[in-house]
Amino acid sequence: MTAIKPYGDATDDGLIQASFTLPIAESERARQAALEFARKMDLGRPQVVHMKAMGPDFTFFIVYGATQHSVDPDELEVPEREFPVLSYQEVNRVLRESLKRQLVVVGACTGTDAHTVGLDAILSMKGFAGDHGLEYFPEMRVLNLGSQVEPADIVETVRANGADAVLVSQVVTQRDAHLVHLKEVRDSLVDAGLRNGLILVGGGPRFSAEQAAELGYDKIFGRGTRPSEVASYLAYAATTRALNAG
Ligand code: B12
Repeated sequence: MTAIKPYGDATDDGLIQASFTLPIAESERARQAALEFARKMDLGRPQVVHMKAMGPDFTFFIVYGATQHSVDPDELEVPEREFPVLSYQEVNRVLRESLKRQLVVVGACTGTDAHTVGLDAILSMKGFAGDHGLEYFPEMRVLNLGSQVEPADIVETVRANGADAVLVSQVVTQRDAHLVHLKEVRDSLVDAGLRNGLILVGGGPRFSAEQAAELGYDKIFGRGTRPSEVASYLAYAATTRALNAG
């Protein structure tokens, strides 16, 4: 394949749309500032197609413009998923055969974060996007601690229940608070001597899979994750752990 460019009105015209907020009151000067900003981003023929006041001192913009850049998809290194996505029956079978008991999963939304919908999408019986959540799997016991959970409470629950896996959710962020909160949970588990052998998973819309190593997590899931992916990963990780333990 050769290099490709965004398609707007005609092939290869490079037209894209960018949205951003500037700290300036809505006005003609604000519109000109948005256009100048787009030019500095190398967008050709920029147009402000939407401008809206966000309170008295901020303005939100949507700008169209033509980029000169292109991309060749064949030249990219695309990471492959290290585990297969299994059916509901296969996940249960794999867990039953490798563990011979239920997999104990602790889930929590930590820090100041009160966004529980994402965590519930993965954990709750009703699930998400047509998939059942982890509570639906008979081979798993799920302890959903809810929102704004302190790392010390996660540690205590892991210890008291002999948990196999911890699932940490972070949705809201400012100044990378989502990264800080995930690291706090990892550090607390390390300090308590519980990290070894534990499957530590983080998730939320601001994360990407590549961040797992820097955060000290086994796996990170991002926006749009389906419960079946998480269930399959847990089955894969639990089997690998059981094999390593001999
Ligand atoms: C619903 C909502 C709320 C509800 C939350 C209710 C609840 N019980 O969860 C309420 C009204 C309480 C709320 C409050 C606030 N919110 Co709010 N909220 C949202 C909203 C509209 C939807 C979030 C959602 O439910 N998504 C649906 C779920 C299914 O998607 P998800 O969270 O991404 O989860 C998926 C994946 O990320 C992943 N995942 C998530 N967690 C985990 C964990 C694991 C282990 C795994 C494997 C996967 C995983 O799997 C899920 C399924 O695919 C978003 C905007 C948006 N459209 O996303 C704003 C948004 C997240 N909120 C935002 C803000 C700013 C706030 C407030 C600070 C507002 C305020 N000034 O008070 C407060 C903060 C409160 C607090 N202390 O946390 C901002 C965050 C911006 C930022 N910088 O991070 C957003 C993006 C809106 C915006 N554009 O400004 N909010």
